[in-house]
Amino acid sequence: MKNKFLTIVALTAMGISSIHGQAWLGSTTEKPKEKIALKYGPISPNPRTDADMQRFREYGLGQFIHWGVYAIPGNEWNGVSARKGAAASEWIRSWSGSTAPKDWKNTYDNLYKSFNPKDFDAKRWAKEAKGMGAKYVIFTTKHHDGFALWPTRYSDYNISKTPYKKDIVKQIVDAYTAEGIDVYLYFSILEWNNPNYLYAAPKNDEEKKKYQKFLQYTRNQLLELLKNYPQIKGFWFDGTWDKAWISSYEFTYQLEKELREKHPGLIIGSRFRNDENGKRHFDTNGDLLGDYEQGWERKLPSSFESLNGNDWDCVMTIPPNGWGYMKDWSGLYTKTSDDLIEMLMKSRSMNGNFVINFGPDGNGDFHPEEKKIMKEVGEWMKLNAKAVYATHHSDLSSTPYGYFTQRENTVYLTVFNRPVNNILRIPIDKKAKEIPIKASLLANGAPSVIKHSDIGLDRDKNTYYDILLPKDFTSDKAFVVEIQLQKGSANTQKLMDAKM
Ligand code: FHN
Repeated sequence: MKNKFLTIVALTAMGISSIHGQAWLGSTTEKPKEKIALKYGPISPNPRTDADMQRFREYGLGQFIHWGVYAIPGNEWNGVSARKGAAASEWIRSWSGSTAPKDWKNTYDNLYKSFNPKDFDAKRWAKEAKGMGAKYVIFTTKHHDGFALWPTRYSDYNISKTPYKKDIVKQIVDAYTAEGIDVYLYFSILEWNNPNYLYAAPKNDEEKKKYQKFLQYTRNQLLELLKNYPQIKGFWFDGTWDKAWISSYEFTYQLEKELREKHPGLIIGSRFRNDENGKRHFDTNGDLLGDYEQGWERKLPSSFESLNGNDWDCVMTIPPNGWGYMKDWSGLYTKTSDDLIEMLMKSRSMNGNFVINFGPDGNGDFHPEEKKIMKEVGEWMKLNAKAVYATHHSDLSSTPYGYFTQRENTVYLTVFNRPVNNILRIPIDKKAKEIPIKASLLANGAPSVIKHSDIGLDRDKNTYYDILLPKDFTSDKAFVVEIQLQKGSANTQKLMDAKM
């Protein structure tokens, strides 16, 4: 390990900064024994203790919306599915192989001329998101195809050049903000059809000049978004994995500084930029780049401890993959509201936010399955939001029944696996300074009996308290038991010691 870091110091000292990619520099969260001096490491303190960041931590549930011209084909064209030819529905521009329509890229690049979402109603979307219980929305201003859903001055490939003409980003920001839902703008650095975009690091003066134009264009658009939509709370960056962007770490460092100065409190995730050694999400010292870890996409952390106390959010598709509109969901396992609520509460139990993705169609309507999910999650949240919003990880030992969240001395146990004996046996460390004294069902306030259960497991580090679920209580959804903790010491009477 020492040699590896000495090599970095040597190469950096020699100004050889074209070290790229994760593999070369080890895993993302390895912490070297001594911190390496970095010029382009984290900018904001970690953890941030300001009100904006605390508000981020308390969201719990978010809505992701991927919308753009890729919604027009909806992952198919003239009845032919793109499933076998494009990696994801919002990547349909890259459709290739035997199923791809002739001259497809040209067809795709002209779709904007027919973009006219007659059913789009940002206020309705915002109300539906509110009904689902979302506290923030991440909205695609521009995906990898470069089509801007706001009338940007820096590219003609934007909403004002479509039959629809109007500023969609403004309508979303205004409508969601009016509903009390914070807005984060998704922004793709990657732009497939921008003539100045480079994948590989610029090799010569001509490429450097060209890429500088692209970097300035990116900066211009980001400053334009901050100026046009000052209500936003943050950016959700994407498409930052190509070597040209990774090699521009001086520029991206300065750009992040500038965005933060222009918009105090702005929240930026770990996917925006890398340090001078090409380390992304976590710098060479294993410290988080950005305000929250942004790598949990269609994936959840294995444990709370593995997060090292960093803030994070997980973004999740309802179909297996595919963030943009897909007309046909047949033959796919699409996540149920039970699946998504389980992921939500698993995320919350580990101090994360959980964001469900929706991909509206070319008319501005959600897929019927998406509407069903919004409704079912919303119904569950109406009964159980207290276990989700402004809660945090509980130090209680985990149980097989579900997930703990906590707020002050109230613990919420969201039960997914109801025990056959209707006894929720809660392990409490014998050294604990607080013990459970009261329990009730969150949904209806019905009290549950809670009692210390001396079951003879007195030789391990925990003692146990039993919460007796009312036998007549039935639920076809996950349910929450609210548990009050109170200062006190656990009952730790010992039986005759075992002799072995
Ligand atoms: O390539 C994108 C993909 O299209 C989608 O936007 C997801 C969700 O953020 N991000 C990238 C894939 O990881």
